[in-house]
Amino acid sequence: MTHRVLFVKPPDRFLENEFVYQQLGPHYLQSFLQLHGIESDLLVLYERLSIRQERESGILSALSLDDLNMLFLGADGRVVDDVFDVKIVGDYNIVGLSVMSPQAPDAYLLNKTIKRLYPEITTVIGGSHPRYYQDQVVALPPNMAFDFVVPQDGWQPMLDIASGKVKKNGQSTLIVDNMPKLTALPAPSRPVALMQRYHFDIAGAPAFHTVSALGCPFTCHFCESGIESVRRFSEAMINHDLEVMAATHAKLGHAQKSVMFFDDVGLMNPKQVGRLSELVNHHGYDTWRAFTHAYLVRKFESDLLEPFVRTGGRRIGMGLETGSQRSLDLINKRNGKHQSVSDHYEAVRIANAHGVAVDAFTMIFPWEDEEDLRQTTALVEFIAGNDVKGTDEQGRQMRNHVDSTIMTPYQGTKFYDLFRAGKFPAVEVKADLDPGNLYYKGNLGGSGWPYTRSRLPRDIYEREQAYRNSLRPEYR
Ligand code: B12
Ligand code: SF4
Repeated sequence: MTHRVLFVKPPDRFLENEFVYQQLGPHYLQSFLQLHGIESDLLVLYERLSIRQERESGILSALSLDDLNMLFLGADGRVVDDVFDVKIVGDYNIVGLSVMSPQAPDAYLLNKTIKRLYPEITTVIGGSHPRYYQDQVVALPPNMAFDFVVPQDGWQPMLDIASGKVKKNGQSTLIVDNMPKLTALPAPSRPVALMQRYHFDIAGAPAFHTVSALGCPFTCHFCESGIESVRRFSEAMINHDLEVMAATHAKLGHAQKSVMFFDDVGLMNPKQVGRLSELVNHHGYDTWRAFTHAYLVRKFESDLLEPFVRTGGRRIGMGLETGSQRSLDLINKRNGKHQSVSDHYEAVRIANAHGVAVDAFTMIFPWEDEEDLRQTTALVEFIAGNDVKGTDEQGRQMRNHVDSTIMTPYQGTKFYDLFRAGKFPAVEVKADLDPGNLYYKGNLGGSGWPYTRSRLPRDIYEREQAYRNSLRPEYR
């Protein structure tokens, strides 16, 4: 016997815009269940505009499910966009929540309500929050505890739960699964009614996003992904996903189409870029974007960028992090190998000369003094001002883009451990971090503030951050 399954995406209250990128986790699971004959529905929760405006104007009341709207997407094609009513979950046997840390407070609230109103429902939590905050999730009080906690891969555990192979037993049950290979999995579901809500442009063309792999071969000390080995999806799966996204662009009447690879192993070497470029080209995308690294751009130059540019590649994302050599030496950008700030400047020059604009991610670290800040601001000013050769799909001059964030030390990162161990005397992290505060890029370009002590006062860092973000172009 199979059970009726609902996947829930909790709201992203802190994001400037909740509909920039689809949250893919539940969509991978939905298509996997479907392959095994199990249909499931989706519920995307988002904060009502009036509440968002109140919060932004400084009215801060406790989080409430009454603040939310819901976009329901039935497997049968039914779509409902309305005020959230928890009764909708009453129709299901299994409710699976896909949760990233800043979404955790809403996810806990919803689970508590479901447990109170519908104790017979089996609730499951998966996603990056239970992955990195597993101990806290497993230890939730009984009235808030999930029946199943799935911290790693969700495919097989969700199938086991949905097919009734495993059953709840009154306590939080941990199911840990790690597939050695991701090559036999279907592409994520792409419901048109959901895709039409998301808006992001790459070089003037509307874009959807996907990931070609999970994990990362690097070990930056501020990042959790650094400890996860790389597993690639099959070429056939990516091919199919590109085909479905291309068809969705067409259904939505987009005159041009773009795709972004959001994984951390986008443009790694000429051979791999060649393969990806062929796939993108095959489906006729006008523009595309992927992530790479400054040292790779320097090392391979045209060999890396030429196949990308030839197939419409117009923007690359790079973690340029800092203009301070002192900070760069601390963050371990290249698995122990030296990287110099001059590589960052040079990589931007090379990309721009090839007609590729750079989306640069930079950070403020809580140990930084005025000189560190000055050096990174100089890097940001350089990036924002450097000429990009060429125009975008709308005939506008291409421009580089910069994000300035304040580092958030997530549990499981090297810096989290070092701060907790007192290795940075000027820095202290809050003892009991509210997961709702664990974001580095939120409303008005601001970051959460997880520190009780930092080298300089918070307002100095935030002023610098606001200035750097003010250099962003109006389009990309
Ligand atoms: C694309 C992306 C985004 C996109 C889209 C979000 C999304 N989730 O798709 C955007 C730009 C919106 C985004 C935003 C943010 N992101 Co992000 N993002 C990613 C990225 C690169 C890929 C996500 C993805 O598609 N993965 C592929 C799918 C298959 O993996 P998955 O979602 O984890 O799902 C698997 C399992 O977790 C599980 N699972 C997922 N849901 C469920 C549900 C159930 C019921 C079950 C059983 C299992 C299950 O099954 C899936 C298959 O195994 C990841 C890094 C990564 N490689 O995962 C970071 C990552 C998830 N992001 C991260 C962060 C920090 C953020 C932000 C906080 C950044 C910020 N703005 O401050 C925000 C948070 C937004 C939010 N929703 O709260 C962290 C998460 C840390 C954490 N503790 O949660 C990650 C891990 C990157 C990192 N190492 O720092 N992100
Ligand atoms: S910051 Fe990027 S490159 Fe560094 S470990 Fe994380 S995902 Fe990998």
